[in-house]
Amino acid sequence: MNELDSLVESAQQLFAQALTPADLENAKAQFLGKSGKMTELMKGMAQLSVEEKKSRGAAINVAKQAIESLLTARRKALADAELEAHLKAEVLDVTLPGRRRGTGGLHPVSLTLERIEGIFGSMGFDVAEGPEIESDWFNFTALNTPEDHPARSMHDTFYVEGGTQHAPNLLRTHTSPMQVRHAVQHVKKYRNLIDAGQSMPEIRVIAPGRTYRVDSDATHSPMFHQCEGLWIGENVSFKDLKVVFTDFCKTFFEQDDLVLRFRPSFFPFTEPSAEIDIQFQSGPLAGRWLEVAGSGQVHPNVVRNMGLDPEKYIGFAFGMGPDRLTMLRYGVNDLRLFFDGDIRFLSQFQ
Ligand code: 2NM
Repeated sequence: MNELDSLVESAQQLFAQALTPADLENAKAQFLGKSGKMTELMKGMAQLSVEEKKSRGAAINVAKQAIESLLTARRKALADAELEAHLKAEVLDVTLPGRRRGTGGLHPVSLTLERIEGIFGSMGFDVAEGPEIESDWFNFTALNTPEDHPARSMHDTFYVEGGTQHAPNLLRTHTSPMQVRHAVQHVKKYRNLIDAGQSMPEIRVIAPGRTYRVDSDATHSPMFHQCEGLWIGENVSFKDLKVVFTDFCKTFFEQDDLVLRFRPSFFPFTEPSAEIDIQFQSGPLAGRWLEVAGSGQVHPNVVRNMGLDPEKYIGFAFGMGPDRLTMLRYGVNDLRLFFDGDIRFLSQFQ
């Protein structure tokens, strides 16, 4: 084998040993670079005769072209290998399910609130929502709660900075203040009718929302939900309360044979007052009396604070706990599960 052939062969070996494009370019420099072997051979032709230069030059050129095509082939091989490795690393299985963001859903207590609103809505009740930071007037005084009532103590109510009788300074302890706000608005709207001795449309409203009390254990949360209802007119009686609330409970729990019990009780804002208990006739809770709401005939002082004459207007109110209703409906035994925010619990209601 002549000198040029072995040069081509050693180039082929070196190129084959190069495993990266950078290695390959280094190997190339040894043959085709400025001080590479081919360049040296060209320089070595200086002393040759014209005839010799012709044949030697042609032979060198053939070798040089051979090396260049070896280089081109190796470059392509390395590029192909790199692409192949890339494709292998990024295998895409188009049969896998897509990774999409979950759509989420409503909180179980929100589902209950929607249910309550739907049922009372079908009975002609409006929905009133309002401030969670209330004034002493709307939360207590207007509701006939005496100055020295224990519910007003720092022990039971969250107070915030500032506040006068009418300025907001406490976290509402129930949603009844919203009932009063709604009634006052209603009465304002129909003031002329009322003063002319004509009938105003009845007030029929529920007030759902967040409420706050200083209380925390397995059955009490410092933040909890309430939904209060109010029906005021010229001829609304306790009988109407019994019909409306019985209907509501049967629809809410989807149990037609549900039994209700109105048990005498006391609230500052109603007189007479009653605790409402229910009894399921089937299912895991059958036979037990379960307290679900407080209720009563709206106290004359409260009717007056709504801007109405208690001699002419009368009605009933009730208050229930959507958190507890949700626990009963779904069989949840710890109230705190609703507020821990654990997605494994919450996603069961979607
Ligand atoms: C209850 C029990 C009894 C009630 C009273 C009123 C208002 F605004 F008419 F005075 N709203 N809700 C009420 C009555 C709430 O919750 C246990």
